[in-house]
Amino acid sequence: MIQEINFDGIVGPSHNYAGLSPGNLAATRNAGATAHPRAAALQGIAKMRANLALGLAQGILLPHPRPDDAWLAALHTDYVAAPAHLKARAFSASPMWAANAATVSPAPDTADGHCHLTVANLVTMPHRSHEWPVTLAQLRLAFAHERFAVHPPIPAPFGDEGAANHMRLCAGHDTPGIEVFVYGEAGGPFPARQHREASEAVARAHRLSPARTLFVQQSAEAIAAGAFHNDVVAVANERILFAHELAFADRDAFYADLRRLLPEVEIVEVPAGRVSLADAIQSYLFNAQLVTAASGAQTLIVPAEARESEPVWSWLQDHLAGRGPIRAVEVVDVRESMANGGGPACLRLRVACDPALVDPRFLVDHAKLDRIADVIATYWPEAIAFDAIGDPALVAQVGRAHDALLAALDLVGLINS
Ligand code: SUG
Repeated sequence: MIQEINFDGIVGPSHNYAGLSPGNLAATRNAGATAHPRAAALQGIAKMRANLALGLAQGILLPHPRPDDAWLAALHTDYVAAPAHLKARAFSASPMWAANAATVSPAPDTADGHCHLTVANLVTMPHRSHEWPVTLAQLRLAFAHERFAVHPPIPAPFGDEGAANHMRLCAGHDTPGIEVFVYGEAGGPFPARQHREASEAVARAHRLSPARTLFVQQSAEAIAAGAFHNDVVAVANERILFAHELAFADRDAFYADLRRLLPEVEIVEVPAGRVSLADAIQSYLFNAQLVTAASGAQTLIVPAEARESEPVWSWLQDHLAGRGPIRAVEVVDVRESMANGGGPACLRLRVACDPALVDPRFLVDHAKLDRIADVIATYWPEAIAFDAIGDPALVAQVGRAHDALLAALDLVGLINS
């Protein structure tokens, strides 16, 4: 049976704050701070447990080997000789933000009835541009069943950042959906990471019906305010679109198209007069997971920062009191990831499919999460100061931690590029 599975990126042992993403205000603000990889990864495990408690199926994607020696070799250097900026870019734990791993089109939407996945090229940010080979290797393993089609990345220079700029609206996960690709136009103070050409190529690869596919421009104002991905200002689940008033360049045209294609759509828009773009981005209200709990309740999983923002929290309370489409709010603590601009939605890749078709090594229950948490508690560095990034002892510790996790999950040797 087709159902929602969230594959969370496990926070890798090299998690640090190097300020590598211009336009991502949290990451820039925290550049140079000391990170806490062990706490970060355990926060991610707790978030997965909260999803399980809602009755959702849960999966994982693994941290990548860091530093990325293959990438450094392709740049004709190595970790000892590389200049500091390449060291940091080779050491980033950024694959934890699984919403940027791939774009997913579930089987009911595609002409051949396969569930299609295209790995994101992430070409805009150098530290993320070398993620795709190991991500692709994992996707090919997790989704090896013949009912899936896993595609290589769209070629550069067309930037593709995966599911973070893609939404699917549908009557139910197992019925044909409307797929919405959100792209940015260059010209503002920050890069527009998702290019329309890339989105169009992904839609072709996935054999989507053009009549049920929308390409929607992100507002330049949102990008300039720090919405480096659409999932910082909008999220969708089944019939519900939850978005900030200023998320899209032409919201009236977008909403009209959506209502025409999916008459039962419910658009929950937060007016800028209640929550400013700045407050939305600071609190990550929209970088929430909007899920259908086993109880049937549309549930919004928000970061703790949303509860700490007065305008955001009071809007949520009013929505719940008014019996709006979102019926419950769950709060999770993912502060270590948030400090790098990654909220609950960034940490997961959502795949609507039959869990029986997925390689079970990529699915988790509480017992497996216990085992993963043990490895994290034993091997993950407690802290990484910015100036420790090149330290050989730290590099060795990160390598041991990675090896221990793969061994615990029976994946040794299987996910290298
Ligand atoms: O690409 N941060 C990530 C955050 C990604 C969030 N994902 C979604 N919105 N779906 C990024 O900007 C910071 C890394 C550093 O600066 O060290 C970073 O890559």
